[in-house]
Amino acid sequence: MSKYHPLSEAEAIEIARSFAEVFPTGEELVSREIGDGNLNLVFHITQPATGRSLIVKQALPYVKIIGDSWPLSLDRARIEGEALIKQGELAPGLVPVVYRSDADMALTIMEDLSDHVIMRKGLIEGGVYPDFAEHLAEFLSRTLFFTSDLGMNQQDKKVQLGRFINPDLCKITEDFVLNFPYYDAESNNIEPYLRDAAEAVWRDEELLLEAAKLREKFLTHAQALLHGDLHTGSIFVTPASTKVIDPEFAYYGPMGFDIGAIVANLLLNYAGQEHWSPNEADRRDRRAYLLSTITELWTRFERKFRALWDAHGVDKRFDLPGYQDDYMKRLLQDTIGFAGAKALRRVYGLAQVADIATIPDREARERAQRLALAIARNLIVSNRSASSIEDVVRIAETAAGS
Ligand code: SR1
Ligand code: MG
Repeated sequence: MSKYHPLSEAEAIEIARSFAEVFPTGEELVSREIGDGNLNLVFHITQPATGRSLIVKQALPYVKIIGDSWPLSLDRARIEGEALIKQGELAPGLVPVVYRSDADMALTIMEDLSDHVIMRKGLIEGGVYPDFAEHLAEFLSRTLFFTSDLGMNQQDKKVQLGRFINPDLCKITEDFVLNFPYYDAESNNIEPYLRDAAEAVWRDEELLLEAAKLREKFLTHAQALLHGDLHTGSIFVTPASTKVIDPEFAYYGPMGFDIGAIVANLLLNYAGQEHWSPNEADRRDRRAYLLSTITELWTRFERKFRALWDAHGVDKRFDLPGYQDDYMKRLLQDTIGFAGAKALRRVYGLAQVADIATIPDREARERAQRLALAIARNLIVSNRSASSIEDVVRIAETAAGS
């Protein structure tokens, strides 16, 4: 019989106490459940006498923000633990240290990163992260290249793909990102004043066609091991450090989905700037910072990915002149398309983002939502004709009227 049950705070403390490498002395431990995401319990265990701490994360067998009517496999905790270990090998220092993962109890016990801030919160508060683009380009280029048919043994890749079959979590994305926003689905969370904009999406045949093509790619294109949910709530930052967390959606999918996710979330913050930067000059600077972060991220990613390919490519058939250029162009186009899809679902879908949803003034929030929608639409409809990351900058600036 399964020993799984959701932990109490007292049980989380007992588990943490067994980690002598973190808590070598016997002073009191304190637990606080800090899970503010949509799916899991997260216990922050501290030892006030020594200042030592760790995180005990436990998957729940259902979608927390919906309830037990939407069951969810606990196997995602195994997938998260294995993905974190793989990402830690490929991109050292850019993910938290995993102390232990326990598939039976759906636990991942890991390094506490409370000296960092969740990037979404940091961006809302006006934080600047000068090393972020470099760090994330390093993370993405190495994790995507070395888990793909370009950079690893192609038979081993098929075996790995089997370990990361993640149907329940993929279904969340297939539904909440790539299906529900495109019709009047029950779970959409449409503010009445925004209904006309949602209805315009549902009638927009050009948009629906491109969104369907992106959905097909997500369903079928097993290109590399993705993080699978790489929004700014899945990244801890300081000005000098970046740590990617929460890869429970990891699966073999299209690389552009990961890169597009982070681009989308920087653009959602961009869309909220009328509120977060009320002074016009500050807003211009802030938006320029966000767009230059997107440009830097792609430019650095592309440079690193091509260098890895030149040095470690495993498939001679792909050495043909022009092949790499064509591959990178398609990857940029996927990035742009998925960025649009990831942004659109956050405007009136079930799970929204604080960058926009917490804007208290209704009219300012509506302007941010309409701006995010305009950007998202244009990214989606233009993805297959895009040729440069500058296309994203132009779309954002044009929509914002700057
Ligand atoms: C039910 S939607 C929950 C969302 O939260 C996660 O972070 C993913 O983005 C997912 O789509
Ligand atoms: Mg998450």
